[in-house]
Amino acid sequence: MRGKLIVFEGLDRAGKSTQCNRLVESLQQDGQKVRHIKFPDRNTPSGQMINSYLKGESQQNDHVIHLLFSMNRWEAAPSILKDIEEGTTIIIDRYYYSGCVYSAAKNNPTLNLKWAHGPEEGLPRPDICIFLDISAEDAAKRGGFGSEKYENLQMQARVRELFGYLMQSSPEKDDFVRIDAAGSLNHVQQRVKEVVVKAMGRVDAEHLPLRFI
Ligand code: ADP
Ligand code: 2DT
Ligand code: MG
Repeated sequence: MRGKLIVFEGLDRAGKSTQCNRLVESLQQDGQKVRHIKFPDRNTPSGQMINSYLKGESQQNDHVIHLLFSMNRWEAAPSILKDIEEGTTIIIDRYYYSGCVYSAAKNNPTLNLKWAHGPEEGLPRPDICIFLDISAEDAAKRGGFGSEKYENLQMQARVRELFGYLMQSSPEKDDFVRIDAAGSLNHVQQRVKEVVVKAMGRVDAEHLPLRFI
């Protein structure tokens, strides 16, 4: 059986990294082969440019940084495909949904969601995207935002609105399952596991092929 492609999305401090780690551990305990990755991968050449931009150490225009984030995913795509073919499930902390909404949230008149989607087309499409939903205000209460580029209340609120649009009205709306991320860590973890087990079981039972964006 092929591996599955499972993505976590959400605002900064929604709990993505925590829940990714917990899910990876839990699936491994079930005997599954799992690999955990995150985007941006700050270690590759594109990732180093992204890291410097996010830290405010360099400038990029909106379109260029968008393409760098996309490039960072394309660099990883062959190894993702290989693992999935060989039966390893991939858990990803942020993917192209973040790519689209963070770029579109800048309100650049020539960079809307449609433009942002273009460079992502052809990448492996997740079997499921879990959106850990929390308001920007509640996320900020978790120790305050950090100092990176997008970590402010106004940007986070706009990002959440655009995620809402993706989940309700976009062609990829069926990729999403929304989980209330304001609950306790254990409660969110339990919901995540239920949703993932169901989605993975469906891929196997219906022999669903991996799709592409
Ligand atoms: P993200 O990766 O989405 O930015 P993290 O997993 O790093 O979020 O979590 C951000 C902070 O919030 C961490 O200190 C984490 O322990 C805390 N946190 C995460 N989920 C919850 C939760 N459900 N309830 C309370 N605190 C949480
Ligand atoms: P982390 O804090 O999770 O490292 O994210 N971002 C992310 C984009 O603008 N475009 C993308 O394609 C991706 C994957 C979201 C770093 C920041 O980068 C943003 C937060
Ligand atoms: Mg994180």
